Amino acid sequence: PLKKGCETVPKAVRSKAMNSLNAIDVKIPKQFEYHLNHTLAERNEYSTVLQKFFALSYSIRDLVVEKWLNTEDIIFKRKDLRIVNYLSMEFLIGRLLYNNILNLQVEDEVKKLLEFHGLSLDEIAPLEEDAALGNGGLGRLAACFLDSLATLGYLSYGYTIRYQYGLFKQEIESGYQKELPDDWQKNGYPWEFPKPEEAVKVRFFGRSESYVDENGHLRFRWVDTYDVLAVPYDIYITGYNSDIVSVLRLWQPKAINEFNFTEFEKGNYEKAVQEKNLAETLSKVLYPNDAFFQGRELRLKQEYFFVSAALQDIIRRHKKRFGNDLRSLARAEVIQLNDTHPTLAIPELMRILLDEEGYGWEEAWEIVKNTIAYTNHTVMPEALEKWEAPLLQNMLPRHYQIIEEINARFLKEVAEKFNGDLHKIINMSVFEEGHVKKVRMANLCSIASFSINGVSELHTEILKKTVLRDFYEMYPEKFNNKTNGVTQRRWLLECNPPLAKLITESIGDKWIVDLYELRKLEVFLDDSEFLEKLDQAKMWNKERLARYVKEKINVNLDPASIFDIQVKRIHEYKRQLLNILHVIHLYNEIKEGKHLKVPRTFIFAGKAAPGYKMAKLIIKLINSVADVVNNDPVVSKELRVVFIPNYNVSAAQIIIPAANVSEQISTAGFEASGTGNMKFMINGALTVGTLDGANVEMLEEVGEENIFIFGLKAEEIEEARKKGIYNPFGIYLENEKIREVLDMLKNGYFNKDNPELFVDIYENLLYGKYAPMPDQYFVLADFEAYEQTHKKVEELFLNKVEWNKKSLLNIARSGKFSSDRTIEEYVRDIWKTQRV
Ligand code: T68
Repeated sequence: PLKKGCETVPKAVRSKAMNSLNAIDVKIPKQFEYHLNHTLAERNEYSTVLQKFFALSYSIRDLVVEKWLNTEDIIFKRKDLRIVNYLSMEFLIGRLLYNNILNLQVEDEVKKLLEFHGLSLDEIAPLEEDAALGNGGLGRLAACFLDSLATLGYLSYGYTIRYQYGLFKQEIESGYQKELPDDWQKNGYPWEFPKPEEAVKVRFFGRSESYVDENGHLRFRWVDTYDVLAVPYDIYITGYNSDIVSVLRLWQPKAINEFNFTEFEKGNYEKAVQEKNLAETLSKVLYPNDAFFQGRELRLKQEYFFVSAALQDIIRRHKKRFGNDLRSLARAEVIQLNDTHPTLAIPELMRILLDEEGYGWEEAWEIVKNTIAYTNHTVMPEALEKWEAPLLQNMLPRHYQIIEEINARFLKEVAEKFNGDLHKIINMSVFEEGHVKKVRMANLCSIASFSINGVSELHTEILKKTVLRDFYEMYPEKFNNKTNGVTQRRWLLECNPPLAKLITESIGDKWIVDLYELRKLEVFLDDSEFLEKLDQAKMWNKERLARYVKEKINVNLDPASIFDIQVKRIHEYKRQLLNILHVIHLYNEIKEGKHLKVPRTFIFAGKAAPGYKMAKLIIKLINSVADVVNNDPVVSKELRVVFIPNYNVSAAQIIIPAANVSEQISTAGFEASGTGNMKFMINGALTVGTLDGANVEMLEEVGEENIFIFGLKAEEIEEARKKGIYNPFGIYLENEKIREVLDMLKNGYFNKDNPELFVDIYENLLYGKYAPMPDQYFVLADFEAYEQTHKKVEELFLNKVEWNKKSLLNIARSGKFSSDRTIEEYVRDIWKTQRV
């Protein structure tokens, strides 16, 4: 059973829904041949490996479709089930072939088939392009949620944009990041189904016009708009051993008139296709910023485009299930906003209810505020969406008017509740007054949602105390925490075959759908044979990663060394800089003749937002240090550094299982939760981490002897910032190790042909050259504690048995961090629905 009030569904109910479709007569080998011949028009003997990948994918897809047909039937028959709609600008789903094979439990059959053709899954699966429709944690969380929803048997839709280009591909050239377009559909994509008949119209610009209706009421209509079509493409997301799929609906913009003959006849060929080009621009590319807000018009268009399409879709479905009365909408559908990016769902739903369905304001508002829920993913001011009011008003005049009305009514309530407290009114208003008036999306979400949640206990507490303090005072009942989780199907079963096998052989396979089962592994704590097998599984993963690194960047790694890994987006608050400064310090020690007790390999990977100068410079620094370290004949015997290019979901699946040490070292108070931290824990890495985000809860679960916690706490950082008492220059003067390391940056040690290159990092740490204060993320403040912690790591690794015991305890106590647990909590506290 799941912990803390997460009931499991009675066996009898569950088995009725599950498994019944596996009997359907869809034979993979038969379908494979059929698709190769008739879908791809190829003979087996002349076909390429890529064509065989497609044929296999289509054969697996046939099984997936059976599950969808079942799910669709349930959607229309089971009117008691509330449908979860997860609106997100990002779904970072990665590859689907192997994931589907495992979820459908047809691996043996597929392997036999491929063997017959002289192929293996290891050759075929990597031919699939990652669907990289997301930046990082927020997008991957959405993907894990769809997996858990399907596995647990909840009806759910994910809504997003069908980006033509996903997150850019990263190459490293002379140590610098280079961005390349991610044309993920260039060979075609086997998993999606266009549904052109379900296209809807999305409108922009125009104006709001008032009129008096037949009952003498003042009403508004949105006129003279510029319209595009939104065409849905569906991907069915399978769950493990489940007959329910989640639907990921990707909206593709399409011009209503792709071709203007009048212009064409006049010889204006460009004008003839202008409308088509404008429509296509909308979904051209995913914005590559994570945790940074850039108020671009095209981004706002994207946000409204998919939100409007999704809402029209939800309402159409509701009418199909329940008829035209929308007062039952909240009982049948819930809309979860993944951060503020889909905030326009609020005024859009109001507009539809008021202008198109003819409801009065109070009635419409009642429906909206019982349907919409909001998840916050960051407290960093530079990441909060604040749109320029004139931009929004021009693009969506009717929505702007509705937002004004929502705000006016809300502020009246605020004034009543807080006796006209002007500070409260100014802070809570949707509008921020100033030279340019701004629309604060988090405020609008907080006003209109029935639920507001953070993504870890610490983060939710910080939300209540800082960014959303006044809203918490006004609506304490709306606030709740939902600590993130990850799906163990992808992040253990799929990515770590030897460990998954060892676990299943030892405690059975229930952990695949109930991660708390892993607790049973604790009985093996003193079983030396088991610990040896655990060690061998880790070694297998390290050797696999070593081969990957050799192939990608031609660097040799020693699998006997400690694999110490930090993979995530490059951001100053995540402090890759702290890690690499410490590596430089180790280099200095070795140079001084103080040898490491155990060889160490420091592995980095991650993308920097293309416009984020400091993050890109940190990538260059890591690569420059790697060059010096790896090419030093003495040092490289015990220390190595690599930066693996193009970190994405598929790379993560190879990198994470190979970790001995997981670096989760963000400045306390800045990482809302983290989810990579959980993936490493499940795969048996020991965490070096600050008391930030979900690390706090990992510590609670695993116990302080089994995790390396160091550094300043969130309150200490907050206090030092507020009081302005932090003095990194003092630390530099006092701490010789730090001084030595920073002086090497200043003096061009790692970049002899361009010695000025890293001076900016030096000056930013000591003088705050590019920041509001020196060393704003407290790298130097935490350096000493970090170094001491790494000494303990090294010491522990000398004792292989002790290390493996702690590794085992991390795995055994990682049950809480399954997204199944997270989803059950959303269901219990927010979505209030039931399993099929
Ligand atoms: C992440 N946020 C949090 N944002 O940083 C991380 N932002 O702590 C948390 O675990 C994760 O969300 C899931 O809750 C992001 O990933 C973005 O990617 C993003 C994208 C666009 C705009 C702003």
